[in-house]
Amino acid sequence: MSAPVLTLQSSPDSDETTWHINPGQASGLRGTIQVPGDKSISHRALMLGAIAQGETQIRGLLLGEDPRSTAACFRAMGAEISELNTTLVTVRGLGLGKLQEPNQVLDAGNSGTTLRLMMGILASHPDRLFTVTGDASLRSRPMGRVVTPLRQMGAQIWGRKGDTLAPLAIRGQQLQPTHYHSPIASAQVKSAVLLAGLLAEGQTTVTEPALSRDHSERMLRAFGAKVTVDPETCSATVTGPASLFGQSVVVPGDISSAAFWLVAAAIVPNSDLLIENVGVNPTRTGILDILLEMGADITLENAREAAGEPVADLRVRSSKLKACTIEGSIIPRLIDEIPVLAVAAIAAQGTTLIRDAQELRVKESDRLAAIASQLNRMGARVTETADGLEITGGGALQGAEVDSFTDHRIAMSLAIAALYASGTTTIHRAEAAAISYPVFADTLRSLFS
Ligand code: SPQ
Repeated sequence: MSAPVLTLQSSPDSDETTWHINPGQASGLRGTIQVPGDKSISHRALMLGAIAQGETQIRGLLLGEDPRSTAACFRAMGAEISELNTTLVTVRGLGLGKLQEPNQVLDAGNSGTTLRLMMGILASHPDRLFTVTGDASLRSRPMGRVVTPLRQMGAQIWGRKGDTLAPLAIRGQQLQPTHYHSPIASAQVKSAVLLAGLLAEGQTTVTEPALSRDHSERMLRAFGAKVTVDPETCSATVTGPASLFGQSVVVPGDISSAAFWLVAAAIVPNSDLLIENVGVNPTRTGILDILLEMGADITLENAREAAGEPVADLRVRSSKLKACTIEGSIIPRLIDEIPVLAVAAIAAQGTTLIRDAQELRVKESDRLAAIASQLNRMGARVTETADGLEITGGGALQGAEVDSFTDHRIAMSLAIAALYASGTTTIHRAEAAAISYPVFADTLRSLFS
């Protein structure tokens, strides 16, 4: 029997896990897989369920650490959320404006989505005080981007570093509607303002420089809110006061998780992989557009709609890739896939340029610095720029000792680079993958067994 491609090593004195990956003589990635539920949609289903009247049923929820943080926060404010599983989660909502003041700090863990969207909801609860925080990574991520528009609506918020860093305290208010022109394309900023606008009397609009993911707009509408969008001006409007009613939500597979296998199967010779039931919302499919432009062999099969979100099966076969330039309005449509796209660029002929991606510096890690430094340890030629990366492709990679920087997307992107490298790659702090993809290592092993 050939040696396993991936072995795990857990540290006896910490929560750390190390992955050792050696593709050895393994042939390509072949078979049919499914990826866990979409993280963005899972958060929103739990949150809207908690603030809607009646029962929400969620099928296909992501069982990652981030949705667990969301569930814990809303349970602490009185929402009844059943035990989390992928089959059926029920949420008994309290109704808009009815969350209880918690007698504990609300801890969003590693999850920017939990913290920022929740702030929008909490700001509209008059006479209640909420304290919110997160782990070391989240406490260093910018919250001023949400504080500014919420204050414009009348919210009272205090925090560290001029009220821009968690822990933050929020005293809820009767909010006023606003038209907020966001300087950044961010679904979290947009969603926080729209959620705050649910109880403000009149129209609350967010305009952004480029269109970010629209899961909140879709789901708010499905729950009964009046939401309009103008794609021309990248604007979304909610009319308050709204009423939300519990719904049945079917969470599709996460395209951000599928992205790892799309890149792996594209660059590892002799691959032919079918990834079933992947969400293909057009605000998320920049990864498909770019991989196709690079020459990847990807086809969409069985396209359909599930609970207001487009879904398809994705077939990917290995092919020769060529370099490309990734910049401008496509960036928000693939923002979380840039680390793994950097791995695809290593296998591509020519120099790939990634620009306008400075937002990556304020994610769970500085993702530009993290991916460039770790891929270079494996022999890649990646240069960091202020807002992106320059990647000279066509070279080989050698296994090396690398680190996730406790960032789930860096851990898994390095695992895909390891499949393309010769020798063994050791990835430290790989447990971070559980934030969005707890069964990533199992799927990797299953593809080579
Ligand atoms: O939730 P969090 O920690 O911010 O997660 C990330 C990720 O890689 O999983 C970003 F680090 O995804 C964000 C994404 O980058 C999830 C998200 C959403 O669900 O609304 C929107 C994007 O962030 P932003 O800042 O562009 O709005």
